[in-house]
Amino acid sequence: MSQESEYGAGQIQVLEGLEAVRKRPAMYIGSTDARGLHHLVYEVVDNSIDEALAGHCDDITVTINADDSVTVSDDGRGIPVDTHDEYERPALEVILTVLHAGGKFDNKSYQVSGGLHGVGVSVVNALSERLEAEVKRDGAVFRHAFEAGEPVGDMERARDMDDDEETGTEVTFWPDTDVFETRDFSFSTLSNRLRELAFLNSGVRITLRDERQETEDGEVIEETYEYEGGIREFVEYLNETRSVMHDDVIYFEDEDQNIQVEVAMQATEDLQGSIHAFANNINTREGGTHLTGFKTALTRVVNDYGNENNLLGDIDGNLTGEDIREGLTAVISVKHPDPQFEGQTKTKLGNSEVRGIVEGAMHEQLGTYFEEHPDTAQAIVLKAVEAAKARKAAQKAEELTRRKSALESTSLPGKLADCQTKDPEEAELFIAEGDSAGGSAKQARNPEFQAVLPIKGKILNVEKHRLDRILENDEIRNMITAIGAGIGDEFDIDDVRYKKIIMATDADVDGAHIRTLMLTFFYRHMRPLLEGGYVYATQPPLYRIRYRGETYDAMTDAERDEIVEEVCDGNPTQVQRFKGLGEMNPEQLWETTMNPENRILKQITVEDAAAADKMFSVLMGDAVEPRKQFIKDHAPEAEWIDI
Ligand code: 0RA
Repeated sequence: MSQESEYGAGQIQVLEGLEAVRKRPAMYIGSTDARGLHHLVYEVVDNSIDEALAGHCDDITVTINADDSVTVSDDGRGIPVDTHDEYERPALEVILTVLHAGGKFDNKSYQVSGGLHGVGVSVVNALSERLEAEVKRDGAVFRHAFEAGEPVGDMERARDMDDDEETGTEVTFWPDTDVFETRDFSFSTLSNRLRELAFLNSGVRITLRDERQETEDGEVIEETYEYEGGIREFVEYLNETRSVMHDDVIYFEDEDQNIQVEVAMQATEDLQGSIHAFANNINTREGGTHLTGFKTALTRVVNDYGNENNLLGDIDGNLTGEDIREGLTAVISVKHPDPQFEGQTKTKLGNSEVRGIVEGAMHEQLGTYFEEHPDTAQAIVLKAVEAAKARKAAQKAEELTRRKSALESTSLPGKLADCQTKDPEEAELFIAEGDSAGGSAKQARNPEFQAVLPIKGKILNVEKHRLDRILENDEIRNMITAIGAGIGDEFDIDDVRYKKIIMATDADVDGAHIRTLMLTFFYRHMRPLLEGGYVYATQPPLYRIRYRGETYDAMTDAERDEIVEEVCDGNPTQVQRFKGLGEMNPEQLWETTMNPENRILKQITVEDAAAADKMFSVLMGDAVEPRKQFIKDHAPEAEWIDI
């Protein structure tokens, strides 16, 4: 490469761009923790999905390699390799080194990727210690490698292709350990997202391989997702363990102003609704205009049908949207040429024209569906009538429970040992399992900022009861009043009294069960708490080892062995096993579990709402077989508790 091209104006612009990305990675991919790490994969896959949506690719493979790199390959047209006019470099190099260059190479009517962080594959390149691209097109195989985003030499034409060889792109990247806190890709995280992408883009086949470890029979772990039925199959998947009220999934699609709309829905006997809205394949968790249009039309069509057929006699007035959505599973997917993402996490669709398009399509097509399927329509209306009756009973109970302002501290539960600070930013609430752990925690805590609420072992399984019953439960009411922010639709995250809500449960199966019960409650009735990252679990050590006046805590058997081996030189030592929090004396509890200096807390987040939803309905619902299977599949890695 000549000096001239190496330091040309284009090249300097490239280096400045890469430097900006490496300096502030979070601005481009959200964070540098595990979430950001997985984002790198999605960024590359999005490009392949675009290629698929343009009709040029139907096979995408994601491989987690043994050395923790990831390879994404597709059978699309291949990233162009011809010389780019402005940069006078191969297009492949430009796409991989210039911010936001990707989209400018094609006159695709629009790209579907590029929603949430949608920053382009050059950002992945900048944040990888190495990236290798291989492109098959124009009769040859081309290769180019990069380090920290900068080209290593020039693009090379590696060999000519056989005539029958397919075109495609293969990108392998090694995330930069100077940038990321971890390079530990999670199979289940990737599989949830790739499965979701396969549902949202029917016909695309996505394979996920994990070459880091083999199964017992010496095989590589591999899953393939391909759904001809698209979001119809997504709804069936979500309802796998629910009792459905009608066999067919109701499905519509429409296209208007170049905006594609798809809706799939099916009513179930569940108490929880499960509605997931996507825009350009992004899970719009904060909702937006597509969801509003859906809800408005649904409420209107169901009430119209109920009124016309005299089905609403038992309630006075109309059904609310919430009544109607009880137990409804739905997926709404729109693809928009220019999506506007708003909201705190940029997951709220803002385009105002979408509302009317979704509402109009739903109104017309659901109306017709109801006329043609009166049994289904009637079942949906009668279920909503039941929900309306329960809602009215719950309203009465709820008014007694809700804590209106932080001043009414007299209404705090008697069992709560509150902290002195009233600043939620500093305040922590330990929800401790059992009276003995609760008692120890009350003695152990730092009362300035740590509150303790003991709860009786197994709290109510909220997955199986409506709000009126849930609110009759003392443990649940205590949690609601202590947290102080209401419940359900009335929940207001700004009113929480503690920004750390810490589940203090034992490190055994019972503890895991109680944690899951609490999480189910938070997930169903205080979801913003989880979304805001306010929920934590303690991770108390299993062993305490004393040697020559020092104490060492071990979280696992392996850690205990390591300490005995390395610190104590294999000498006989005093090893204490903690069976439960209740068995620690207050001093030990403080040292191991409560003292912010030493303790290990695990933050619980809802990465993937659809996966969490399914997990809770499987774990906490009625069907026994799927639950056993689910626990069998997930318990070994203890991943199921991680939502
Ligand atoms: C720009 C233009 C064209 C294809 C692509 C980008 C492309 C990018 C990626 C990234 C991963 N896989 C990909 N496949 C294709 C089209 C160029 C043409 O007209 O052939």
